[in-house]
Amino acid sequence: MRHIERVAVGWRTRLCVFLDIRTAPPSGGRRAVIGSCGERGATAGVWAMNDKDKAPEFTPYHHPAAGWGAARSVTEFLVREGELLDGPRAIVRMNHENGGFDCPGCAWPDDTKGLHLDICENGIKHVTWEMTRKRVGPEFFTAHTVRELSRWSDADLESQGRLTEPLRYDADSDRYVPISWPDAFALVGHALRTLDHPGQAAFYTSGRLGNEATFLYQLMARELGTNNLPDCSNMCHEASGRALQAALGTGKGTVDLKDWELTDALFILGVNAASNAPRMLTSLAEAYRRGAQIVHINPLIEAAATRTIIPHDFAKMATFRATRTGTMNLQPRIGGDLALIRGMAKAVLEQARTDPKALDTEFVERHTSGFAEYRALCETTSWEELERQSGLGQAEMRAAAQVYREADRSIISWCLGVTQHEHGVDTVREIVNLLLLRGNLGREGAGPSPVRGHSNVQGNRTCGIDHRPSDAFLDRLGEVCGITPPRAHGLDTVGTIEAMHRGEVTVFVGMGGNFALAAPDTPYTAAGLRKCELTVQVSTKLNRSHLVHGRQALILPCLGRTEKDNQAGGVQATSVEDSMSMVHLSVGMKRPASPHLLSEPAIIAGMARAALPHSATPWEDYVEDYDRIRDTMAQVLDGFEDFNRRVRLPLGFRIRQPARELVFRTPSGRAEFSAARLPDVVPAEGTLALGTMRSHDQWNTTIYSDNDRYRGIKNLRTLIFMNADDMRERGLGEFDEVDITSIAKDGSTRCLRRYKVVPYDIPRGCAAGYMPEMNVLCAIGDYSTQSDQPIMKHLKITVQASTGDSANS
Ligand SMILES: Nc1nc2c(c(=O)[nH]1)N[C@H]1C(S)=C(S)[C@@H](COP(=O)(O)OP(=O)(O)OC[C@H]3O[C@@H](n4cnc5c(=O)[nH]c(N)nc54)[C@H](O)[C@@H]3O)O[C@H]1N2
Ligand SMILES: Nc1nc2c(c(=O)[nH]1)N[C@H]1C(S)=C(S)[C@@H](COP(=O)(O)OP(=O)(O)OC[C@H]3O[C@@H](n4cnc5c(=O)[nH]c(N)nc54)[C@H](O)[C@@H]3O)O[C@H]1N2
Ligand SMILES: [Mo]
Repeated sequence: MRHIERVAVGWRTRLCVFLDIRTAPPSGGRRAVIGSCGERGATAGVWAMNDKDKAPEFTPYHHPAAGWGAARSVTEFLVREGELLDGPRAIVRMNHENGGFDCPGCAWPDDTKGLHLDICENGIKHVTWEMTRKRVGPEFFTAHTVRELSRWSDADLESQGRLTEPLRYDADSDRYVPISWPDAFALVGHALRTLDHPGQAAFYTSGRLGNEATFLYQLMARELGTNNLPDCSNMCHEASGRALQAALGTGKGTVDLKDWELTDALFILGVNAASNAPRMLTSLAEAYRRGAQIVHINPLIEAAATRTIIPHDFAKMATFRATRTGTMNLQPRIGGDLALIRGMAKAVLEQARTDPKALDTEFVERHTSGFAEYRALCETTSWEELERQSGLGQAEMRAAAQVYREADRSIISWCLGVTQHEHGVDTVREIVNLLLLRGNLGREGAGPSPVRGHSNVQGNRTCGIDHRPSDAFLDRLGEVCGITPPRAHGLDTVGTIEAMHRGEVTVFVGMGGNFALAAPDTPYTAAGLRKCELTVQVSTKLNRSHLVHGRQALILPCLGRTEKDNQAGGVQATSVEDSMSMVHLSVGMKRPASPHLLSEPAIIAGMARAALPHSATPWEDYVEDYDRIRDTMAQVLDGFEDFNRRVRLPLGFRIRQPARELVFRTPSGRAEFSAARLPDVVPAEGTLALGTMRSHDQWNTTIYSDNDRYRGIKNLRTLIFMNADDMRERGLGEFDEVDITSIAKDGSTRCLRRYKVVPYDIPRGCAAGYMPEMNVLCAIGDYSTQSDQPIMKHLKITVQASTGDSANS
């Protein structure tokens, strides 16, 4: 079996190369577009890019997701990055059950059936991006001042290649200059040792960091004495974690891929799977083939809601035959999901009056609490109100409810379209309410299934990155590691930025990621970073966060996940946890991009030793052999018993999920229904609700090109998708230039000028555009009071024809 697949890989790779002969490599010539912020008038803002020589195009996409379009896109990318030879070789080692490295892309789980080519277009791009042959060495930094680089587009910064050695900002020359690793650690150590109190430091994590490094990182912060551990999850699935914790006593989903294979109905809310979790397409196609119902709930009909040709289905690839990936599409208004789910629950409860089987009464009575109140709430909420708030008709809500009722087993899955809202927590809890009604929990093929983002963002939380740690976790950490962890809650992402402005956080360490661009209110975040005494970025590539820095600044380059991590104890592996709680090892195989790179555990240990010279923690021993870190983790973390052995099993191991076994660590010991008030999400007259999202060709703040294939867009990122009637009302035509003004909770306004408007199949009153450029529009105070998460999917905006002001060009 394996042999045949390998042959197929070879065939496919060759075909890709062949295809590329006819596709010219993308041309350069990009233009930075600097967004301005109306109120503050700051010129610091976004640095989007458009190919200046190419006219924007919009042609609705009618092809299946993945398939040959993906193959062609991959080939173009491999050529651009100069990785035609090594790229494909590495790709066959990705997500491999026997060794190999975990795809550094999304957190979708690996195939459990030993599929040897469990990869996707965007995973390939992401790996190739890391493995590029391009380098950005000291000569580059000698040639360019930071002021000059600040005018470059983000794509141009990242495309310089991999960082090769540690660098320190030199204010006199306004340049980054080389620094030795010992001196870099000494600088960090000195800054941390001389703080008035440890809470003046904040330690950010982007969800790429492996479990072992994660554990050391949080240990360092807590041994120093702070829980200031902001992470990308604060902008991502914080709402899911809080809601699931409150409802089920576990902050994670309860299902795994096997459940996806057994379920009768899938409800997919607020995720653009074809771009952001493309391996989900395989599961959707398989579900469709065996007759499962697949309901997509999204203001936009995304590519995963229609058809796909999955890349490892060679017969289908050869014959261009697509499989459907959806059976029903519902397009609620932005923020309308809570009303829609409640409408479904209302219909189920109505049906239960005549059909007792509509409800799982036994489950509800034995395992839940709060049902009567929830039922009363559903009954008293009128269909008119549900229609108004969801933006859907009663018939549509009833149709979805019927699919749910007729399915023996249902899974509800969601991503940012549900979480990045004021009422994200309430909405996730409403999802759980609906599941509980029919006992869709604790049995095969049923349950909640959040789609996590970064490849190890879930593992980061499991291994201690949490600004609100539980006492039980801190007790064990203290006991096992011999430290006295601080008890006061720390700062999250928004809290950290606000504290920088107050002068309360003066040292910022970014363990991966691109904080300056990923966080909301770009100019405000930039000003906060600039107020810091020291900013440290541990990175693989040059990005905006290196240029928006503190009085002192360091860039510390690290090994990527694809690279061999050689320590005194031999080649090391690190572990990661996917969206479905599977923990497995990842082993890099490539020669490091530079001999001067250190692994993330080594960098953390270096900083920790310098900051805590008398620490009893065996930092150096840990780095020699990561098995030692795992041995300690096994004692501290729930579900990590016998970690070193179990993580070496072919597919790793699954962390026990109490809620899956109907053990609920909630105050009542039962699964809790919630009874949230229905929020008013209908945009006020003249305003629109704006959701910011990713294009197909980007990874968060990394932009691969200006195209968004599945949405039919070419050569344009500074765009806003609008309903054609909303455009007509404003006298706007396709590609007309508009100014977008956001109105923050505190009434302040922010503006992006000269964006191009694109008519799109999106409900009236809704609009969409791309992050991170649009982060300028999200005020720092625009975070949810339920999750503290920036409400990046629901900004209140007005749009009018551009005044022609060229502030942002
Ligand atoms: N290739 C690639 N893969 C990625 C990433 C990437 O940037 N590139 N990022 C990774 C990360 S960190 C994350 S968190 C995930 C993000 O994965 P997604 O959640 O897919 O991310 P977004 O692009 O923000 O898209 C959100 C989706 O929500 C929909 N939406 C917006 N508002 C609403 C709403 O009110 N209700 C509903 N039901 N839907 C709504 C949008 O139409 C869009 O389809 O992807 C991960 N995977
Ligand atoms: N408006 C708006 N804003 C958003 C979102 C949105 O939907 N809308 N989504 C939010 C979400 S869900 C997220 S997760 C955040 C993303 O926020 P981040 O995780 O902070 O951002 P990324 O763009 O993923 O980070 C990319 C950088 O990570 C570094 N890097 C890559 N690989 C490695 C590695 O192996 N190790 C280390 N140390 N560094 C590495 C590279 O230098 C690269 O430039 O953005 C958030 N911001
Ligand atoms: Mo994310």
